[in-house]
Amino acid sequence: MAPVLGHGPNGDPETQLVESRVLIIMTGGTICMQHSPDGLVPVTGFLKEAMAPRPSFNDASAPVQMHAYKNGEKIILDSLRTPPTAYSRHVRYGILEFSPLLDSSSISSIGWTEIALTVKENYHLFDGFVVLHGTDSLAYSASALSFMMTDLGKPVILTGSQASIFALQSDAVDNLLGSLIIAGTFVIPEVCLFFHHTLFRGNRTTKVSASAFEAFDSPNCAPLAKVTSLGVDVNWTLVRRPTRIAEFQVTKYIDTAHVACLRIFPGIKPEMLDSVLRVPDLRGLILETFGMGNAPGGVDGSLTRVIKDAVERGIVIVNVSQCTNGFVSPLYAPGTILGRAGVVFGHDLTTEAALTKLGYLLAVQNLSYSDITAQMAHSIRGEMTEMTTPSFSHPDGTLDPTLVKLTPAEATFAALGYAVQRGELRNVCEMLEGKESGHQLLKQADYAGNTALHLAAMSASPDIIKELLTRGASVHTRNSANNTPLFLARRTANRECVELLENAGGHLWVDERARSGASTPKLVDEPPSRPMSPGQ
Ligand code: ASN
Repeated sequence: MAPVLGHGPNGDPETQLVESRVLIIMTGGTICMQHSPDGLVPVTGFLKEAMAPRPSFNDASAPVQMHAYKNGEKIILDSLRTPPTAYSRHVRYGILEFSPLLDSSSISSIGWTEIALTVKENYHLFDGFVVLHGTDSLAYSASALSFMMTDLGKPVILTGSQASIFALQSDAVDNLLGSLIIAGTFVIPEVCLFFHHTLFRGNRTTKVSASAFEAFDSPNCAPLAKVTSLGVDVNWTLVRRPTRIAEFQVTKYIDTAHVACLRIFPGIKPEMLDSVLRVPDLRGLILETFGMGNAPGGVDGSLTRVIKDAVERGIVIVNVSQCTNGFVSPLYAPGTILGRAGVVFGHDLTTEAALTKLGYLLAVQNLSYSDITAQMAHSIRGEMTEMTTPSFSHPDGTLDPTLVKLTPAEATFAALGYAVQRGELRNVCEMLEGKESGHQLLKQADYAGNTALHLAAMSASPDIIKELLTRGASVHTRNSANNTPLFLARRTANRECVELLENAGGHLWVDERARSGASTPKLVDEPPSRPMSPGQ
């Protein structure tokens, strides 16, 4: 597409900068609250009242309306755009406000479903999503959404603030602006939580302060990105990508209504645990244990017996640590005894992730008790640390960097490009083998912005496309001419390649459709496209 030509505040034509599109989903929370006789309450009209008057959210360009979907209905949203970011683009955004707006202490599986479905029905219209949400249950919501969203290919960033955006001193502007810029710039296809200049994997987070601006931590997983004065520093080796050839899906209504959470304490009575485990229709319990996963066995093993009985009745019991750092394991005898009684070791899951993961698995159709316990002990969305496997880096390839004046990274990518073009699947696999260098190569691009997936699409190599997709290559990355791999694959008329890319969630943007003469699908209001550079 032609990049959007905007007008500056004085009506002067601006340099042509591309726009990315982000949908803000406002659920409530302190960020939009104002004082009332009942204390702080959320108020509507966030775009007009809080964002429009602030130059960092509004470059004063001519107003533009955009389409979105709400509960299956097509609606029109007012939009604003940021001034140019450090990544030479504007972020255009509109807001969908939930009704009623919530203090996040009242969110539940219904609210999570509403958020997830809103992302789903607007998925093809935006580059990324920012969910504004109260901080009290933010870590629970980020965890829940991460499980509910399968094969997510675009960023979903949850944020909020400790003080209202209307307060003189607040963290709201930094948190929201940082989230908008990241969601509009980087293909980080995860449910994330952004707070205090830091982007976390959502299902690793926990709220650690009721008042400090540094309110969240991710004790067992390094941040996915940090915002500094130099820009956004993304830790790409940590970023997870979909590795299945499948469309983005949402699981609705996870079952947290039949899951309980209990913190073990010295002197806890077996009867107390037993009565929780006998709550009618209870299906799961998150047991917060001491240290590395220990609980008192009770006099004559009575507490262990209560647990064993509950497991025999089909209740899934998951062991997580009360400690913020570290993990549970059968190192000590009490932990081993719990394991023998049928308790699942949740390794380094947070309570928030354990509870919502179990709720999710209980909502998935046709999972047996052993399917659920098996999945609780393994990472499905990066929520727990997996045993690390050794990785190695591939040598720099066959090209002599001094001869062709390429950097080592460019030389390696060039070698990959040739292997792709020649359809050399084995060579491609070998080059992508090292975990770190493999990820790097998947998002690297040539001088024309083509990633390995673009090259494979042009070379009509379905085997290589499949390999790249299952290693996490993004179908949404566009080259310098704004073309997706799908657009290029359609040009080669290779049906298998087109189908693979479509099955992996690839879609044409409006201008690509016009150029390719493709028929218009159901969702017709995609924005004009713009490059989403793979290195970002
Ligand atoms: N009570 C508020 C909420 O969670 C707290 C906040 O957003 N800072 O909605």
